Amino acid sequence: MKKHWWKESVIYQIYPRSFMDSNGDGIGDIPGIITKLDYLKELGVDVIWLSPVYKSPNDDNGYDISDYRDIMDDLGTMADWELLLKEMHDRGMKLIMDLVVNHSSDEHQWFVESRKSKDNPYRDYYIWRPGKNGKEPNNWESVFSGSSWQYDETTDEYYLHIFSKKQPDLNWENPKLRQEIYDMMQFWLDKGIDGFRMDVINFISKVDGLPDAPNPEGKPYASGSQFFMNGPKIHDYLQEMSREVLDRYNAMTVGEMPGANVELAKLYTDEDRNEVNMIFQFEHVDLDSGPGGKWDLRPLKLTDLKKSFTKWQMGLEEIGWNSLYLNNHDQPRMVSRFGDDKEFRVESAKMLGTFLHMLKGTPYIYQGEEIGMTNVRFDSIDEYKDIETLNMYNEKVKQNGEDPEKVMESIYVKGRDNARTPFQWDNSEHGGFTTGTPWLQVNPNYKEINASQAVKDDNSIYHYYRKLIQLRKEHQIIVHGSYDILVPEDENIYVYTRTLESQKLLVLLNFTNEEQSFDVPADLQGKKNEILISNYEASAGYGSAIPLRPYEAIVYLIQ
Ligand code: TEU
Ligand code: CA
Repeated sequence: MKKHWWKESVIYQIYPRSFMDSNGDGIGDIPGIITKLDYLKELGVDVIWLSPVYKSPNDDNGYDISDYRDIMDDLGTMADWELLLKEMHDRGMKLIMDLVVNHSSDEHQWFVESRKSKDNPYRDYYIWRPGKNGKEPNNWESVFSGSSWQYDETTDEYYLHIFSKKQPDLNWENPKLRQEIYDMMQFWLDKGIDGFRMDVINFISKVDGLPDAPNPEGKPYASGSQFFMNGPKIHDYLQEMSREVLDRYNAMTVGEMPGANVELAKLYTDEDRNEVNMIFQFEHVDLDSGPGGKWDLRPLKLTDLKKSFTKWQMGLEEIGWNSLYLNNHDQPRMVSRFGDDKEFRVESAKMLGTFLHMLKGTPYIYQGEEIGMTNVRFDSIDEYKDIETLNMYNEKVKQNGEDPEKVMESIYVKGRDNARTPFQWDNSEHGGFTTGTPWLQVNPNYKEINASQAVKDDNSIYHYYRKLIQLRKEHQIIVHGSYDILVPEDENIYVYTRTLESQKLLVLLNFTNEEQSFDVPADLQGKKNEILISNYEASAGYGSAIPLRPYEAIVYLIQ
């Protein structure tokens, strides 16, 4: 039976382009990461998930790979990477790499060959189709705006790209392509990595015939996600990947799966099915999106968040395992989205950290979350870099004539560059991230919000996160206790319990900037209890009611 080291671990995600620049070119790099490993060791994280560092033209900042077996020039050399792995392992930390195999870059040698002719040996590594009635083969919209098809005149056919034009989808129907991927995975596992985060891995199986998407509003293009998310052969491919590669290593896998629900997650993460260990699902990060998608802003209701997390906590209680995250390189900063990044930034960041780290599952910390980094507001669209944002702005404002102010507001709330402003190390110029000009502007609040200040301040979010991480190692109830929710309909506080044999955790979270109160149920009154962690100076015991100050978090251990 494989050891489940990943069930007790806390995982830290590094977006290398924005983490630490060592050579003054304004771009984060691998030698820069090496200089910060002691900071991460001190934080107490066990595993690093490194966003892509492979050769790439950076159309989508590394999620468009042109050579899966070499390191991107901007980020360093293979020797740098080998040293990084050694330095991580020497510190008892594990490394999982990003596996981006739903698509490659259009500059990958496979695609360069594939587009040369219809009978090229690499033709079927990708998804080519003739046009239909002088138009694209179907009406699917790209996640990055426009059509999901790009015409290539050399062979008078279109290729599929669910993401950017420079990210052609790989054809997983082709066993030769699948074998190429398995060989590449083995190449990295043989170098000693400890697992993979798998980019949109539930997109790799498409429905035969690639049918048109329903398009009731008669838009130019419509989402085809029902025909490529959780497709007909996805379980076969994942099980084959385990048989062909992963089973030979004690590697962990987390599949990024937009559109996966609890029932599917049980299939994906059921150990007996040998697919993946856990998945990133998107239900909680879609709650503040309207029918028009992520840019259609909708206020978040706490009761919706509670329903979503409760469904997933209980849904995977017996079978499978949850990943736990509130932000990453694609999502806005959690303290801005779910907390208060102004008056109660520190309190709400600690409350949200408590919320996530006391749940059942493996918690993920996105770089900067541990020091309460916030969203950013650049005055001009010209300061933004993310292809998803720029393509959307171009389509909505320049093509469709929508109000730029309204579109900018949606970018401030949901744009991916919010998470990609350089890590704020100290209050020196550019936050100590670079001695050059950063590829993306540093958030101007780096003077007050930076790691150097946080490490020195015993009451910082950073030291609070260190304690949260430490608690997971000290109390098995945090890893294995079963979850239950109290006062589910309350719109201001989130109260849940974890139970393991005779022990209980009572987790109280005030999600508002006002005083709230929790009426303690009789069965929890009069019990011996101690406070494991809280973000205010809290009183020791509790009576029949527990007052909660703005964004207050308290965790009681009851035995
Ligand atoms: O993201 C998958 C994905 O669907 C995201 O595009 C997300 O839904 C969207 O950005 C929300 O705004 C993965 C990577 O994490 C992302 O960085 C890549 O751009 C994408 O796949 C293509 O590789
Ligand atoms: Ca650099």
